[in-house]
Amino acid sequence: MRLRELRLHHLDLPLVAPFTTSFGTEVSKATYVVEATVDTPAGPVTGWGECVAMRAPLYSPEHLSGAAEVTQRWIAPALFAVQDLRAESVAEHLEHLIGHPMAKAAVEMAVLDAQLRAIDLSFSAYLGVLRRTVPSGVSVGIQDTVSQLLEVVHGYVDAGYARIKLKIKPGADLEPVAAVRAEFGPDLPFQVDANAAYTLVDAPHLRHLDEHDLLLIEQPLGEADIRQHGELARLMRTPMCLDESIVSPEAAADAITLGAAAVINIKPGRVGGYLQARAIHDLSRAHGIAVWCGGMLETGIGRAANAALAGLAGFTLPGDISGSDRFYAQDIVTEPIVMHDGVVDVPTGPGFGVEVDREIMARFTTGVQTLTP
Ligand code: OSB
Ligand code: MG
Repeated sequence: MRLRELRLHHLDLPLVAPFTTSFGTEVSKATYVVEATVDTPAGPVTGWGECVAMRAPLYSPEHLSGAAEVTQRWIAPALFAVQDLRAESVAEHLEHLIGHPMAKAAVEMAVLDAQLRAIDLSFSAYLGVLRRTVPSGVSVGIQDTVSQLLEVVHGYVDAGYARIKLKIKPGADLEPVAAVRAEFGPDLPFQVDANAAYTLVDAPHLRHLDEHDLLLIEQPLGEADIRQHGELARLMRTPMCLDESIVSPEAAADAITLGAAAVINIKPGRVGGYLQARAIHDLSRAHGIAVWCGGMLETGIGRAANAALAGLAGFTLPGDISGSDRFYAQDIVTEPIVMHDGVVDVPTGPGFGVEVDREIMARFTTGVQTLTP
């Protein structure tokens, strides 16, 4: 394949409700969707990807406009120069560029979608996924009051979500967690995510979470604190799960070796793409470490790709793969992911199995960058 053009469609998608984490509140989702045109033996084919970097570097070091700049100045030229490009070689062609996994992942994703469409193969079949559905969990933002929180969680539980994840931060942790556990009882699959809001000196406080039989605690400490997560894991009964810290297979290997992760949240964007995500899945599975598929408020493109990835056998816990309507009144694909009976379907169409609705996308488009050789 030869990469002919990359088009970055910059979007601003309103959220159905504000989403608050320990690092901030979002009322709309900014992203860019990558439209890749590749020449294949079957003629020109279009593939789609999306960038999960956020507006500001509050979750990870990347930010959206920086990712677009890196794509325009370095990623695109490097790939335009390749005579015979394959999705499996994108990462190696970009290896000399340090960091920027989310920028790289978005482009690899679009190339992979095009490559699979050219041979009429679904991403799930490409991965060897046998499952037809995957359990659907939901990530609940920090709410202003406990009664509001219970109302929001009731909505998701009544809708049938397979697991609830609650965002926590210092000052909004033990009380809301206790309230949810008391309201929904011991059988609710329930976990928390701190997005790096604590330090190891908070261990005596965090230990109180052990009283609430959580499935796991996600990333209580900083991105660089793998060893400290290992120490905290030894002080708590609640299984330790890492998100922000797992930026590569090497980081996953370190975390597993140091006892810092009983569970790993795999986000394809954070680790540089879906192929690297599969590598972390394989490594974790070989070590008996449970993984689940995280989310970054993806549009229908990333949401479909995540549903396929989560079909791999090592994804033994429900992911943050909620129905599109959990975040968006209007998605940009013709058949958005729907949660039913606590699961979402693994897409079966060619590539990621979704079609972008260009008319709808245009409504949310704030700008388009066309990159050519
Ligand atoms: O830490 O998992 C996280 C959203 C943005 C940034 C970080 C995280 C999240 C979520 C939402 O928890 C997951 C989703 O897309 O449903
Ligand atoms: Mg997280």
